Amino acid sequence: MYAQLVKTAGTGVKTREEMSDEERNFQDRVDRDEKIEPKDWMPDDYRATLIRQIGQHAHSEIVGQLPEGNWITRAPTLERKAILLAKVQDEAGHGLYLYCAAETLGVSRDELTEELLSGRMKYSSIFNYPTLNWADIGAVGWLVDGAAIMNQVPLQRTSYGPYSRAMIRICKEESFHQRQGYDIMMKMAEGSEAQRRMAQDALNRFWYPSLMMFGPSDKDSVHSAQSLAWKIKIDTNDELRQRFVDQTVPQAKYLGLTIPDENLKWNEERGAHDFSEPDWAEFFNVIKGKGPCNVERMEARVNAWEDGAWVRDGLLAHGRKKSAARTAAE
Ligand code: FAQ
Repeated sequence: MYAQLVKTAGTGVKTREEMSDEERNFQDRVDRDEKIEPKDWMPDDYRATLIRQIGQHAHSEIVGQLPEGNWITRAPTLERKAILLAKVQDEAGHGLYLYCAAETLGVSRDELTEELLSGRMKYSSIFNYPTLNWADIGAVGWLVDGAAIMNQVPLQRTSYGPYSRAMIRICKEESFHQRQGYDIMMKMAEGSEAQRRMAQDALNRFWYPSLMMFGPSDKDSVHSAQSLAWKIKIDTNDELRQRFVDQTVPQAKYLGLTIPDENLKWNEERGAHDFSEPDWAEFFNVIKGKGPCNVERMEARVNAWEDGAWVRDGLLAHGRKKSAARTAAE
C-alpha cells in the first residue's frame, strides 16, 4: 500500500487555483489548525508523506535502542543501569505509539517493517554511529535526545491527530532522557582528568552527527515545502538546527567542554550563534547505507525479525483457534 502511494504521489506544492475542491477544503482545515483524523478525506500525497515520516520516526526509535542497549550490561553502577534500562524501554514504547499512529493511515506494522528491512525506508542517520564508551551514553542522552526533543516539541502541533497525540506522550518522556544524559556528562566532566577527556571526546564525535539529525539544509530538503504547507512539519530543518545550537552552547559551557567548531560564535545582529555546517557528503553517505554501523544495525533488526517469527506465528495461531471456537459456539 505504501509503495503504491509513493508511486502515485505528486511533486511540488499546488497553488489554490491548481487544487481540486476537496484539496482546497482540506488545506483550509489545515490552515485553521483543525486536526485531520484517520477517517477524514486527505490527499494521497499527505497520507504517503505521513506514512514515510511517522514510519521512519518509529524505526528510529526502535533502531535507536541498539547503541544504548549495548551499554546496559556495562553501566558503571546499579542506579545508572536501572536508569538506562528504563530509558531504552521508553524508546521501544515510543516506537509502538508511532507504529500505531502510522497504522491509522492504512499501513500495517508488518508492511512498515518490511520497508525498513528491505532498505526502502530509512531511520535516523545518528544511529549509524557507534557508542564506544560510557561517555558516549552521556553524549547520546544530552545531544541526541536533546536534538530529538527540539524536533518533537513542535511536532506536538502537527496537523495529523494521531501523530500529534503520540508526540505529546513521547515528549513527556524525552525530557527525562535528555536530563539523564546531561547528568552523566556532568559527572564525567567534574571527574578525573581521564573522565573529562572522555566527555570531551564524546562531544567531539557526536556534535556533527547530532546536527545532521535535523535533515539536510533547507535548500536541499525535498519534502519541507509541502510538509510545511500541510503542517506535517512546523519548522524547517535549519530553524530547528539553529535552535538546538543556541540551546546547547551554554550547556557545553556549563560542563566546561568545548564544542568542536572554530567558527562557533555569538552573532549579535542575528541574535543567534554562527556555526559550521556538518559535512553533508558524510550525511548523504550515511543515509545511503554507508555509515560506520549501518550494516550492523540492519543485521540486528533482520535477526530480531527472524528470531521473533515463532512468537508472531504462535499469536496468529492462537487468534485463529479462538475465533474458530467463537464461530463454533455461535
Ligand atoms: N536521517 O526533505 P527532507 C529518536 C532523509 S529521534 C536519515 O528534509 P523530511 C529519539 C529524508 O527522510 C530521531 N534520513 O526530509 C531517540 C528524505 O529521504 P526520503 C527520529 C534523513 O522528512 C533518541 C531526505 O533525507 N526523529 O529517534 C534524515 O522533510 C535516542 C530529504 O530530507 C524523527 O524522525 C536523518 N537525520 O525532514 C531514540 C522526527 N534527515 O524519505 C533512541 C520526525 C533527512 O525521501 C535514542 N521526522 N533524511 O528517502 C522529521 O521531523 C523529518 O522527517 C526530518 C527530515 C526533519 C528528520
